Amino acid sequence: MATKHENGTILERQAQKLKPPPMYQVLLLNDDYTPMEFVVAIIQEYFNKDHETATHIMLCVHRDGKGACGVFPKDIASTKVEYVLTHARKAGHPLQCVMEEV
Ligand code: TYC
Repeated sequence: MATKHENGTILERQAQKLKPPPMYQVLLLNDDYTPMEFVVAIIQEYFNKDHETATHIMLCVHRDGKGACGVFPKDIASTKVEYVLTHARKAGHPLQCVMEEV
């Protein structure tokens, strides 16, 4: 869009170049040792899912090897990964959690 000023100058507005911020999905990875109910509890606590939805996600991860729990801006995704890993290690489970740009 062009704006004409009183003094005769014409300012061309730059085309909007801002892109929406990149988003990241947080994934849980399957392993043979972490108890199913622990994974369900993690999904409920950190990804605000009800028990049924959390169980569905956990079973997808168990079957497919990995599964997404949610999509977030970068800093929120990385905080969730850190919280999940800290909680799992404190409980003595090898659960893995990673983030990936979507
Ligand atoms: N495979 C695990 C078991 O049989 C359950 C499990 C599900 C572990 C999802 C990790 O991200 C995971 N106890």
